[in-house]
Amino acid sequence: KPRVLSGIQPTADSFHLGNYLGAIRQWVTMQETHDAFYCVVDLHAITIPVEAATLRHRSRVAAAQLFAVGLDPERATVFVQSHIREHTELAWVLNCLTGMGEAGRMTQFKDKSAKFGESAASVGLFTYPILQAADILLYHAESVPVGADQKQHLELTRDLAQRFNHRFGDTFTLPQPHIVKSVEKITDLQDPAAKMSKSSSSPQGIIDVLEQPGPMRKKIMRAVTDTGTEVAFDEENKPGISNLLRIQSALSGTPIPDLVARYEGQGYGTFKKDVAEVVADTLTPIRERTEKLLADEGELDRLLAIGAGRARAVAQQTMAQVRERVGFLPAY
Ligand code: AQP
Repeated sequence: KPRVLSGIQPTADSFHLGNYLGAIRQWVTMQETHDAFYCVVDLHAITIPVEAATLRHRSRVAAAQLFAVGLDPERATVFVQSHIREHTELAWVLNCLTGMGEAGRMTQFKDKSAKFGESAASVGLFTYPILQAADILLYHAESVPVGADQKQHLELTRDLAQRFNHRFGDTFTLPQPHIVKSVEKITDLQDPAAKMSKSSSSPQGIIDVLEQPGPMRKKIMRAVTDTGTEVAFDEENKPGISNLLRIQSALSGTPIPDLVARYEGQGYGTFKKDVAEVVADTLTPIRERTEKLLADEGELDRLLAIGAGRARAVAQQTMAQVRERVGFLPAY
């Protein structure tokens, strides 16, 4: 089976609907067709300051959510990034192959660091994409299911793999991003031009997977739309309605043109109510399963230890080869 790898940052108390539709839902389907490796990327999460207790809590919630959406610990290798030391070790080697200018072109760093001023941003935030490249290359992943915001980082990963292979001999597989166009960018409910984001969306703009149905419905009913009345897919003139159509279509499996036909002459209210309904129906069981999993931390940690064991076996093998190719002396 081809190998797939992807990760999610434990940077909030829940994933949001954009993470779910853009990435994690694909993780679940791909565990059937691929040799799947999925990680909670806690090393990435510390690129922005966070309290230790908060990080610990969020990492457990993230792991619980991954199992709650349907990842099966028997089939998929689900693990925590910091449990596998080889991620940071390979990242160092790749850091030394990356040009400053090349790293400086990454738009996510520009966006994220703009919030607190570039000089206040950590070096870790700057080298974030290089650690991400290490995550992927360590496991020889062929496919990486992500949202559109990760395209540029995947390009860098491919460039680094190619550079390493060219300089030291064929070692790494060149990964392909797996992006589902219709859900590649779920937007903020209050700002339909911006992506829904854990760290930059306002509470009214984001739907958490662990959200209670009441507040969630209210947010969808209050989602920014336009002054028109017609439910139509038009990203330019109706970005808010188009985003809701994308969400409803992805969750219900009904093609967008069928939805548009269904709401002809009905106005936004009925449409939004139905969107809220399908979102609640999808998220409620995930929330309930997550709560159950979180109630037994010992069991959750046991599942993560199984994942770490499998991940470590692959990562250690790759790093042994990298050490030898780069020219590090064997340690006896
Ligand atoms: N709005 C989105 N639409 C579709 N996909 C999305 N993803 C994120 N936002 C959307 C995808 O979710 C996966 C995990 O994301 P991440 O944890 O690595 O962080 P991110 O991409 O930086 O997303 P956020 O929500 O904006 O988190 P913070 O605020 O922590 O940076 C990725 O595959 C991503 O593409």
